[in-house]
Amino acid sequence: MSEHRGFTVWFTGLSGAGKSTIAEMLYHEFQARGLRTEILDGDVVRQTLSKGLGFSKEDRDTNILRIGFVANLLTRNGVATITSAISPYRHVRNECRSLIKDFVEVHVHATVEECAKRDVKGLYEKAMKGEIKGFTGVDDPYEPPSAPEVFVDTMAQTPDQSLQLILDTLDELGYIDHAERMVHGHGEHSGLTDLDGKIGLRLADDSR
Ligand code: ADX
Repeated sequence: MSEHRGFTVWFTGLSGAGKSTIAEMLYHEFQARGLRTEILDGDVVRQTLSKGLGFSKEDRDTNILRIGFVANLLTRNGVATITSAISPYRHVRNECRSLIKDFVEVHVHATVEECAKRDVKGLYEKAMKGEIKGFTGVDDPYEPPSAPEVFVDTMAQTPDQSLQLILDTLDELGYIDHAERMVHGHGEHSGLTDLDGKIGLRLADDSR
């Protein structure tokens, strides 16, 4: 049977660290490999599955456990599942790990100072002025994973480089096979094949 084993790539990191960007790239990469894939993005989940929840520890835990619950259903049905919520608390992430088992934790790191400088949504400025209370990294905790399967540093790496690290780890863990990389030469991220000689199929993007 060529049915793929499901797994969850669990992103964690501060708001603005780059979780959603890399998650989206990973999603397209999985699609290009012909995997069934879904993203549970923090911002989307908070408008749907977790609508009405706030940012107290209790509400965050509820949010993360819901994401973990759905991720588990998908994973056990062979889906390459991606989650990208801050998920600031180690014990809840570990609860999801125990439930899902095929769980690949990716810590997307950027310092609070860097995220505040990027301030894509303008929320850090508000948090620093005290207009938003309990903002992760400002006046609410973020507990970094102690042993994530992958650590990416978005201050030092390009998104393509971070993506490549994740793919290498998934390959090492046996969840994907670099040799299966399908030819999609004009994909946005075809440049990633330059970074690692392990991908044998150099794509014909000179056809552009
Ligand atoms: S989590 O803590 O429950 O994992 P989640 O990823 O769903 O958080 O939502 C985080 C997003 O909500 C942030 O990217 C930001 O846009 C928004 N947000 C609003 N208030 C807060 C807050 N107090 N702390 C963190 N993020 C917040």
